[in-house]
Amino acid sequence: MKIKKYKFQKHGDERGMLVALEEFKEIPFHVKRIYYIYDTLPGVRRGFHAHKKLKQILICVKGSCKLHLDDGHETKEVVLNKQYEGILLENNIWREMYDFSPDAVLMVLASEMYDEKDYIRDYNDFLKFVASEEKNV
Ligand code: T46
Repeated sequence: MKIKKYKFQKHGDERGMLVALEEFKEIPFHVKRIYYIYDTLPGVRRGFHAHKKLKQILICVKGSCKLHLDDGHETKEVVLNKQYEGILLENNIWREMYDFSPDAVLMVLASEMYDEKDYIRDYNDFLKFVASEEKNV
């Protein structure tokens, strides 16, 4: 599965902690967009889509949440619960986000501007897209 977990360097002292992220250093792409998800309601599940091209790094900068990831061949459940950890999701990965703690803030660094045409929102279309991409390799 085209995912990678990161443990970012923590700069800590008696005042507290700081994590710095720089393009092409900690973040392996040009960051064109940042968004964050917060105030999620109990039991909520979001996502339910894949991206044709977009790469993203997800960091739960407060609280915790879980990710259900699926590349059309295997699935993985990932817990995000540390401010200094992130996960890179390459394109073609079906994602669902769930089990948000009430205080969760999920920050996402994205390689592209928002483009609804990049979304695959139907699971069967996702499987067809994965199969067609693999044929073209
Ligand atoms: C993803 C997961 C992790 C915008 O206007 N601009 C944006 O950059 C984004 C991301 C969303 N929106 C609007 C579109 C919808 O009206 O915000 C609304 C909620 O977006 P969506 O339903 O796509 O949110 P999630 O939580 O299902 O998915 C989001 C990202 O869209 C997606 O790329 O990978 O978070």
